[in-house]
Amino acid sequence: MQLYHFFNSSTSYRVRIALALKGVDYQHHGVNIRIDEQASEEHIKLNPAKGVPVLVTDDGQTLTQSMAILDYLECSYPETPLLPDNTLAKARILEVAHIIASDMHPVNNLRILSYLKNELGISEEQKVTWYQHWINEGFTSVEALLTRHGHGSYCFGDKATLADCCLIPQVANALRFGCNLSAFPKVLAVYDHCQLQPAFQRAAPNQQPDFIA
Ligand SMILES: N[C@@H](CCC(=O)N[C@@H](CS)C(=O)NCC(=O)O)C(=O)O
Repeated sequence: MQLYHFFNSSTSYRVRIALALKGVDYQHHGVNIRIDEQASEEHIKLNPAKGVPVLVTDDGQTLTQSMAILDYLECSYPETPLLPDNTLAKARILEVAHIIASDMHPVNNLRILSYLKNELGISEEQKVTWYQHWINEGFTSVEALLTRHGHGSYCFGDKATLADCCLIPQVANALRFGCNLSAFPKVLAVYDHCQLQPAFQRAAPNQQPDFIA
């Protein structure tokens, strides 16, 4: 397996958590999105959508889109499941995962923030306001769902699931952007718990070979 990723990219971090939880080794390839390497000719051959992560499987298949990669890993390495068999329990986990992957991440992705700033001329302060607004909207929904259906030290119970794989990187990014998350105590409790778990620690940005503080 080869993973093309960036240490601070939350979509990459999702996949790294799943790989670590499932105990799957991979070769690291850093793609620095701060200097637009994701838009290089070489990277576009791997991912026409100009993003990270990209997973290249042992038989040479190139996979893009973190949620598709997570599904591939779930089906290929079922020994440590991140989704339960129970249909309703699985849907509950996917609800939280998709608030983050489908509602929150896309509007705050680097290319969106860059477009707002460089093409539409918003200020740095307005950019941060935009970012924090969508973080608050998304985490308000996640907090409500965890309050209704969550239990245990992870989002759902005492084992990590796909919801945790998506939640932890999004919290890490929000904290990096200076968001005040005190209105989301359940989200923060899960984040604090996961920070202590070896698989989550191995997947963290500061453990990646190309990490820059
Ligand atoms: N929906 C895609 C998004 C991939 C993506 O855009 N990743 C971000 C990093 S978190 C990226 O490469 N951004 C570069 C850019 O926006 O130009 C996925 O889940 O894999």
